[in-house]
Amino acid sequence: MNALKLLPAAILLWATTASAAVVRRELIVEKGKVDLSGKKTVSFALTVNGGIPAPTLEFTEGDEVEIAVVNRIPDEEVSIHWHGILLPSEMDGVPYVTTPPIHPGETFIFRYKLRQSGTYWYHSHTNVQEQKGVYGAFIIHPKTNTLKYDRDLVVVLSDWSDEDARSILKNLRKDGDYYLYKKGTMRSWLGAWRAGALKTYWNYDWTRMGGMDYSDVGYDAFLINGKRALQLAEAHPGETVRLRLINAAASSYFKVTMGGGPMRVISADGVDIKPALADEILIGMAETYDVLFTVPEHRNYELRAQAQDGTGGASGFIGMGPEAPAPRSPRPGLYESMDHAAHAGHAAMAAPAPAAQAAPVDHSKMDHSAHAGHIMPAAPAAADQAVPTLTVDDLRAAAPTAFPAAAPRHDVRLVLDGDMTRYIWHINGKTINEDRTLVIREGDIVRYTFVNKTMMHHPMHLHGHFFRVLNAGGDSSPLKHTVDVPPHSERTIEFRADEPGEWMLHCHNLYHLKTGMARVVKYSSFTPSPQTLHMQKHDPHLHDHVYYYGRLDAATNTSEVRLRASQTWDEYEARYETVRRDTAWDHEGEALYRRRFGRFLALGGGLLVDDGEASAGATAGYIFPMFVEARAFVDHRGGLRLDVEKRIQWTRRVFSDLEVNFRKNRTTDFKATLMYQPNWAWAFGFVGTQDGPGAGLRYQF
Ligand SMILES: [Cu+2]
Repeated sequence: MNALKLLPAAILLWATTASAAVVRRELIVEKGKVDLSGKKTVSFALTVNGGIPAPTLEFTEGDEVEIAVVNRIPDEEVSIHWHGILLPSEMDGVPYVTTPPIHPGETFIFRYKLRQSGTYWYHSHTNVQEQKGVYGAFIIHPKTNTLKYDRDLVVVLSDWSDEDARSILKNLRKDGDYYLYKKGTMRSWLGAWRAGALKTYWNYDWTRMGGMDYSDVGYDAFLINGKRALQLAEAHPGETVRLRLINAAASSYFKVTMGGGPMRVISADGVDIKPALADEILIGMAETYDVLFTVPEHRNYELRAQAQDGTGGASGFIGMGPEAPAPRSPRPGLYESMDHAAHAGHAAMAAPAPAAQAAPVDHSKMDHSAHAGHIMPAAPAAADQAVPTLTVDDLRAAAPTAFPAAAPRHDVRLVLDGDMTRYIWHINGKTINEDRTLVIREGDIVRYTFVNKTMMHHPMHLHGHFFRVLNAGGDSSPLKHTVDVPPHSERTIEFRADEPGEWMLHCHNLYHLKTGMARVVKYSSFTPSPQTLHMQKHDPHLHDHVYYYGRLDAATNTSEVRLRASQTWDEYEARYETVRRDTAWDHEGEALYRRRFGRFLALGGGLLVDDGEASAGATAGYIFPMFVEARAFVDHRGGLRLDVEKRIQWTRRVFSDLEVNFRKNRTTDFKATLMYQPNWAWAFGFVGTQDGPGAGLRYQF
């Protein structure tokens, strides 16, 4: 693709073939009942032309495409974004940003000319519809195929939940740890002790970083082409298969492995690369990789896509005869230290040892000017050596991609950060509704450096462009549309600003996108049409959505109700508590507004009612190392209350909450619980106060 852009001769070729045929397709989106997990039939699914995934669209480079998207969902808008496709901004398919939303009963016709080839995909950009089934492969064949293979197979990877994605998002906003109970990945002192990682666990708490986090959602199934396991092709020994791997998951990275030796990777994100051998490919959301596989023997070779969080995977088979299983990585440990985690992609594999050893890491030879951070890997393996886990660091462009040194540069640092507990994700400290636009100038070489301060991977995607990912390959740095930014590392991308328009730049973790980790990159030379400007006023990206949380504690000696409404930084909380003291019950209620400043500080004010006496005051909260939470309330009479709280997670299911309540002119209260929590919603156990022991339960909603 890029080679064509650079070669004037090829541009001439385009011009002479401009009168290409119009190729028409129709995509009908509707609500459907499906059972993809094998456990439950759900009715919230969205199908395209009756299936999940959506049909594979196949075209040839140079085609004029005309794709009609028909919305037959009775009560929801829909949209389709063409991921990785170079096209005019208004055809990009992001509702309320570039393209009108498609209302129920309406049809929108996309028209554009294909000026590239390779493996791409398409998906809804509305709400969380991508999680509900609106995704499919988009394949563009080159005008003349230079590669020889016998079969062409599309492999669409995805994650599936039997729970409506809208409630997944709401649950995460109640508590970022919501799905740890379902997944059984709650960290605890007992678990750390058993893993011999007490110090690491202590460090997680002390630094307030929490542990490594591979995925926030607990999925019910992982799928290849909509199935948990399937025969992809019955192929004979000697036959060569082209596998087009597309990660269409909403929030799962996959580790892809194959029985039958290392995989020969020939392109990444649709663009041909210098072929590389890999025992495993780490594929982030929205990335694509093409693999050539020649069936070695009369066996049935497994292609395994294992979710990075280790909770499951999907298998496809190629060949026939006895099964040749794919090697599997061990499930990632819950107590990896950060340093180890950053290299986790290069961990040794559990099953058959790779045929070739990777080149050893030689930090002295790394090109630190490439800004790729400390995770920059080993020197590239020789062509006949397989890398243990292929990442963007191992990719080399087929032809040089460097820009002329004299071209004007525009450098921007983009810090990716968030708050896992409250489930807020942002760039440079602001969510998209606070800071929508990054302005760039046509003709500049734009260089974005992503600085990931979190314990998660973020697959960052720029619409409408290919960018270079600066790596040790220097001039041969690969071209991509989506790049994985691993935890606590940096990645720099650069592109020539030559596609005037407005383009989303966002994390392709659907739930990170929905909670703020996004921007619109706007060319200063570009003026949207009046209709587009009007539509943009209703852009949901600009709304600070409200989420709710509630908690009820009922015990023999104390009870409490908490209700909270929260936006990105603002919280409204009402609380009522009653505690038995000797023979009487004390009552206390409050209604507070708080604004958060980063992860640790909150300031606000409100009303307090204590034993029938009301007062107004100011409140301040801070989260100290070890996740010790302190809240102070000073009222208009000079009264002071100080509450200090600390959660201790003993085992996966058993925790204690310790609480100290200091009140001016009164004895200090203590509360300590020992609760068993079988799932997120319910917990029950013992509650001790200064009045003595009690028993009760907790319900969260
Ligand atoms: Cu993200």
